[in-house]
Amino acid sequence: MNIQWFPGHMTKTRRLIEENLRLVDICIEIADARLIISSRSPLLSDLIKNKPQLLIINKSDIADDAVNKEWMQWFKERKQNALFVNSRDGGKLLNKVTDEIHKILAEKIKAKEEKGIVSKSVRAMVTGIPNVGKSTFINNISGRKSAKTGDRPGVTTGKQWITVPGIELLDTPGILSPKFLSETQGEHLAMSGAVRDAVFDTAELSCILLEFLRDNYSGLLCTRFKITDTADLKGYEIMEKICKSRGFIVRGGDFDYDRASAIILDEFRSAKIGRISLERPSDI
Ligand SMILES: Nc1nc2c(ncn2[C@@H]2O[C@H](COP(=O)(O)OP(=O)(O)OP(=O)(O)O)[C@@H](O)[C@H]2O)c(=O)[nH]1
Ligand SMILES: [Mg+2]
Repeated sequence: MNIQWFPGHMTKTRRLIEENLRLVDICIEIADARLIISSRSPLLSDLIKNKPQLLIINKSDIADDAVNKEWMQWFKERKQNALFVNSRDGGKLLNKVTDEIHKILAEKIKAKEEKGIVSKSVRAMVTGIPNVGKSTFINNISGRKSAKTGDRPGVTTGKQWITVPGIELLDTPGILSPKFLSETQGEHLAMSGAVRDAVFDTAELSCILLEFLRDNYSGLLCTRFKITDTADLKGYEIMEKICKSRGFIVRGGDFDYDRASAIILDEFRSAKIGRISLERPSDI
């Protein structure tokens, strides 16, 4: 599947991140719990590599809980800090996040204080792929709807500082790598909603997703779409079953593949099918 997804404005975002790096003490990288491998952009890792970092694994509420636990163990074994969160949860993340930041920056803050420099707040840049929840995370921390959010990629288009007592957060537009590491990773990014639907074939992508669900979450797939016996079916055959079950038939009796594709992707993204993870540690 050929996905052309590095729009011109990402060059602008890349510059924005580079230019603002010197203003911040720490980078908060937001990744998606359902695709922890693919949602960590190599371009971004490269840009922020010399800064202290906090990794936030967002949308953990809609990822498979068993897979979340596998990942937590994976990070623990590598002594890497990763905070699993649900940014849409009413309970505020502010304390958790400031505690982590102070742990990471403890030595730097101490060294500054010894020189007599006491700063009132820490500055953090929030980065990640499009639609991963950067702005939602910032709103959760600040307790206000300061940053614009939306269920599509490219909602944030410029930088915005949001100040909370003790922490200044810089919201940035989403960024992807110009090249993706594998076709599967590209597909996972597209499934998650990090890439505009207009740049790939939604029917093809939905069929790939259906085959993944057939192999890994057949119970959830069958229950959601009220279908049975998917084990030996190809993606498009499962889609036809869904068309029948949901009544997606166009005039003349043909299946409405376009409508089914859009709905399958939408119901995956909004977790209506259930809590699903596309990637687990054994995929590395
Ligand atoms: N279930 C769930 N949904 C989330 C979470 N965080 C964000 N969302 C949803 O994900 C979508 C994208 O959120 P945004 O905060 O706009 O994402 P963004 O990273 O700022 O996106 P861009 O600015 O377009 O790059 C919205 O529909 C949010 O409600 C989360 O932790 N769990
Ligand atoms: Mg945003």
